[in-house]
Amino acid sequence: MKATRQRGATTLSRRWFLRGSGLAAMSAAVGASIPFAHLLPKGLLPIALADSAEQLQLPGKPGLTVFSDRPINAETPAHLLDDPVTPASRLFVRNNGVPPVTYDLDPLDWELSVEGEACTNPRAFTLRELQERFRHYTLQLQLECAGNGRAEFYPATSGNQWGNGAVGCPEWTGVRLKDVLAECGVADNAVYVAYEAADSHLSGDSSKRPISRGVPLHKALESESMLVWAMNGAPLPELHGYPLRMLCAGWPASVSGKWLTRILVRDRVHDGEKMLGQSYRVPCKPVAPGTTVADADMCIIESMPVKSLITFPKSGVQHALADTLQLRGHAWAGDRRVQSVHTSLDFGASWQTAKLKKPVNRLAWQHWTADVSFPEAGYYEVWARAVDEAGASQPVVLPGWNPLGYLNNACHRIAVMVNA
Ligand SMILES: Nc1nc2c(c(=O)[nH]1)N[C@H]1C(S)=C(S)[C@@H](COP(=O)(O)O)O[C@H]1N2
Ligand SMILES: [Mo]
Repeated sequence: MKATRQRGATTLSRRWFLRGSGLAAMSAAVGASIPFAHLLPKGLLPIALADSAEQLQLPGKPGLTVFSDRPINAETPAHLLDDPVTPASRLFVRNNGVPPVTYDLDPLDWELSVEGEACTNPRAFTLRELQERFRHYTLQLQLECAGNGRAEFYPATSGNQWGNGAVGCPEWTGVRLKDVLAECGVADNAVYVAYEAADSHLSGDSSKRPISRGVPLHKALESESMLVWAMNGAPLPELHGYPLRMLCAGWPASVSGKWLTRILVRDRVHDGEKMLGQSYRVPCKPVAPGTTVADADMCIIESMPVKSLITFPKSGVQHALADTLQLRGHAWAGDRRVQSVHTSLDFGASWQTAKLKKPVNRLAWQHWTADVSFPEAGYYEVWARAVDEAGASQPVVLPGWNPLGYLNNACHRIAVMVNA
């Protein structure tokens, strides 16, 4: 079921949303008692709320645009991504299945096992043991769904029609994946490190997994690849993987497994759910829009491409001609650094170089600002374009079309009405 609308949601607690409890709140929102409420599957929104006239709001995520509630998918409008470090309330949500019920457990008892054909010393850790045994690190790391920007592709491709808000850069705390792997033994024939998680398949079939992806060994062994239990100094929110998730920033966020239960050290490219076929793959060679591409000609997406956002002002702003407009935003480039950001007021005919900060740490997004003034009153578009350290630029219009609409890193544009 696709639920896009809900009334009165702001009065509901976010715990209710995930737990299917909080009966009083739910009944109040529906306007009647719900005799079978105890049988309502967790995470499912009553259709009476879903079908009402207002935009669905995710409790705890005011202002996010919600695409669906089963699974939960919601993106953040660009102007709400203005914070240097993305707060939990403004981080997009991308679920492929139904999150596990975790509220009644002691998070420190959560178990992670590390195993796989190419693991020489398989073992399990509780979260408590992970925290006691390994050194802690805190890093700002950006997460972007590979399908961010999909809505702009033509012909349209299937999947969530993300605008440009399936991205964020919170601060995460945890341990390095490589420290844990060192203790568990990585065999010489290891090539891939994958995750399995505790969420369940939408069909309810417990033999199926919603998603199980991973990264080549070299990416897993980077210092920024982590197992995290905290976001912005607080326990991971339920929607973002509480109590433990993997994080390999700069790659499709689908490699950053939430509700992490198992790490697999594989002797082959991982073949879990959403690794094969067309998922998270693009044609190895460019194709004409609309082309059907055989699975064998599709390559796994690795580092995400260079991209930027204008987070201030909000598109549609009214601005006085006499004033300078101070633009702000962020830029990021997968595994690479952003080298420069440029803005244009004349549909790309000329560009002005913005002020760009260094990342706080590798794989954090970078902040940029630019002061612009307008020659006369009227309608303008401000465009922003980032270039990475290898010289790759965002395309002004669209990058290459691909069957599932991944990797749209086209320039972000906002409308500005300049008044005399
Ligand atoms: N266990 C699990 N991990 C997951 C997913 C999921 O559905 N289940 N979705 C992935 C995808 S496709 C994305 S884009 C990110 C989204 O992370 P977020 O919801 O914390 O923003 O989580 C990834 N990790
Ligand atoms: Mo994603």
